Amino acid sequence: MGGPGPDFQAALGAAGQAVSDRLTEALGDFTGTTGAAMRYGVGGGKRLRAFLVLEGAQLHGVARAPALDAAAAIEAIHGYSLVHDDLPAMDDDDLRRGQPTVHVKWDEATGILTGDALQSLAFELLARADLPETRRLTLIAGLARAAGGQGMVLGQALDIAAESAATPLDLDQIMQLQALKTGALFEWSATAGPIMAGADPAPMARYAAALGLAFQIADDILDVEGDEAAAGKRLGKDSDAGKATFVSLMGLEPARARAQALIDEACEALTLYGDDAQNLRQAARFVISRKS
Ligand code: GRG
Repeated sequence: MGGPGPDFQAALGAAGQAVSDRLTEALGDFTGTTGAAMRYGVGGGKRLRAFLVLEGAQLHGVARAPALDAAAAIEAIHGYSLVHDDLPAMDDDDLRRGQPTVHVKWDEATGILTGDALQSLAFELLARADLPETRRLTLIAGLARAAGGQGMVLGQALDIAAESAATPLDLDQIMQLQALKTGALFEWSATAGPIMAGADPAPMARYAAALGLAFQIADDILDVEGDEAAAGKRLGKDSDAGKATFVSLMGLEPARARAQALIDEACEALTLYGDDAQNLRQAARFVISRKS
């Protein structure tokens, strides 16, 4: 399965740098431990969600400044979710992005407050974005829905409940859970561009639904395929043992084939954009060929 080429890597790197710069600027006057921990918690990462925002925005002719605000907002929400997911009450992870997690580097209270503050920052960035009011409000309401109790938080709650359930989840249940836990933020990211432009978000929503599921299947494949060092970083949690995953339910090769089919489906959804959507097609391929 071929990965994306150097042009895509350069585009992803440039988008990542631009959104990191915007976050640095937004956090410029955040002082003290919380400010430092926010910068730390939102640092690093592949910036895939930001890339989807920026590419979707460019495809629809959106100005750079509000596009960067939206890209920074989704990375702030994603950062918050990871900082909270790593807490002792959740996954209790010591490492994130190859570095000590926020609650390990500081303490648990700092981890909680950092996630809270990153979430608030996301909504402030969107509220201040230079966009027509109705579009700005659609973006804000959409992110609240995607991240909240009917989106990512619900997915996380279902995931936690599944760990102590008498029977493991079946494939349909895992798909529903993942669509909430990780898919909802991907969908918001991909549809932010057309929403900012006042265009139809449906094609990008179809692209994101397929890409989000492929991302999660790839994540499960990475978990079982990782070498010992990677396995120590990615797994190493008793709570993961025996948990139903796409790979445990489908088998490795069928999971791989399903991920590839989903990428084809994601690319198909972009047909109307022609060659202008090449970076988004490459992003879909990247999702299943990435090594971390
Ligand atoms: C705590 C409310 C709350 C939600 C947490 C998304 C999530 C819900 C938890 C993350 C757990 C996890 C590691 C899931 C696997 C898929 C995933 C989201 C991986 C991290 O995303 P990447 O690979 O991360 O895009 P980077 O570091 O590149 O930004």
